[in-house]
Amino acid sequence: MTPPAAESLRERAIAVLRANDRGGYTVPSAGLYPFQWNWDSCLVALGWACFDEPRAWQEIETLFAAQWPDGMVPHIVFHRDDPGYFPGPAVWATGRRPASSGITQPPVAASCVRWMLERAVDREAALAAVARLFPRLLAWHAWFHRARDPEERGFVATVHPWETGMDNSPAWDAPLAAVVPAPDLAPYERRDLAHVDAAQRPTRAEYDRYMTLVQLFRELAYDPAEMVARSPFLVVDPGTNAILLRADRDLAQLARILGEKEAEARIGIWIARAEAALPRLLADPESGLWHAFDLRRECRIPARTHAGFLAFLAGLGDARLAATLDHWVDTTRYALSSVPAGDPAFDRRRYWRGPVWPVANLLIGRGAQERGAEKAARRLRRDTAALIAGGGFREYFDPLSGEGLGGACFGWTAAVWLAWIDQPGRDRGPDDWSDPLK
Ligand code: 9WN
Repeated sequence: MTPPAAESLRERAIAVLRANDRGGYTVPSAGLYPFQWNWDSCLVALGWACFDEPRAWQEIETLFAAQWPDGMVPHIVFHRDDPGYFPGPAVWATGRRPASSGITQPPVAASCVRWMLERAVDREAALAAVARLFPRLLAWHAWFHRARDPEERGFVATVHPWETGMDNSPAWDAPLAAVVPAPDLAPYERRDLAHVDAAQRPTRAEYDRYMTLVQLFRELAYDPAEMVARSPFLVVDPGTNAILLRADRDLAQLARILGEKEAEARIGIWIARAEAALPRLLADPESGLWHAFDLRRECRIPARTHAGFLAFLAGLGDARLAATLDHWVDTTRYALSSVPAGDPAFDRRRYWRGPVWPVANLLIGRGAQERGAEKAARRLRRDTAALIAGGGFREYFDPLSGEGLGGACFGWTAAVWLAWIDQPGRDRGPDDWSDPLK
């Protein structure tokens, strides 16, 4: 089945990226998110790469121009101030130029760079961009492994729900409940609720804790060792770890292409450590699903979320996980709900607690396809196409009705359409739903 009006949707997707272009970087959604976000930008670059390769490379290079001297790449870059978002640069007060937040986000960059290189029409320009970016990518990965896994245990720690990119996932309920809101927390006004219905966003109680953590990190002058030592929220996020392992594999491939032998060997050590540690720490023995782990209370977190399927992207999901995915996709009309319908935590409209996220479908679908879970992978792609065709380029979607929710004219949703759904000229039959990024 071909998604309806694929041509016009392609044009509309391109128009979304152009409208969100602020000159060298793309805002996720005008109004709601007026700055450059880390993993949004990398995934949005996949969309740009479908019609403007130089602009796609520029997106990633602009992000890495904000890299901190220790290798960290911040989760938001505030190229210019905008009162429409909270917390803005004055609250973060990291003292960086360009201004940025002081935490990071899932490291999808190396994987996006590899995908862009492999699809590049202008291979020479792509190789030049990869050569420029490689030392920065390596420094970011080295930062993750050093700052967030100081004991070399094979998994990286996360200090804030915003770092996971899945802010109000039910996986963070228990560790976040243990964060005591600071009694001296500066009064603040949320701006997100001016753009989106409160029923589709995190709660006030969650925001108080998000801001308490920001206040603590600011007091710690964003010292990475202090943040890991002192943050009351310290988890092993299956999403971040799976994405990092995948990105390490892709970075190793870039190292091979560039003849960077020493770097390749170093990355190999990170990969081996993660392969040994992650399934043991995170995988549920029955379902194969990867769960978050609470490092403060030393326990696996029971919440089931779609992030657990990113094990496939890491090259590790097995047959049990494929069976779990087959079952999960059938809990809702549109797959993949971020929490399975029927779960007590399921909330069909609230952000990361039930809605379908096209970008998560892309990453999970790509991994599932590679690991042989092809039926579910096809379903994710087909449902993503149907949701966008029916509801527009929204931030997320109700998995039962298909209604578009959250922000509109959303950058990475447009990119998912361009890079995953709509692939004219790639010699694909109308029923070929295999992964075009392969
Ligand atoms: C906080 C931009 C970002 C995404 C995240 C998503 C949301 C921000 C917010 O928007 O988070 O970083 O204010 O809600 O959860 O994944 O990168 O699209």
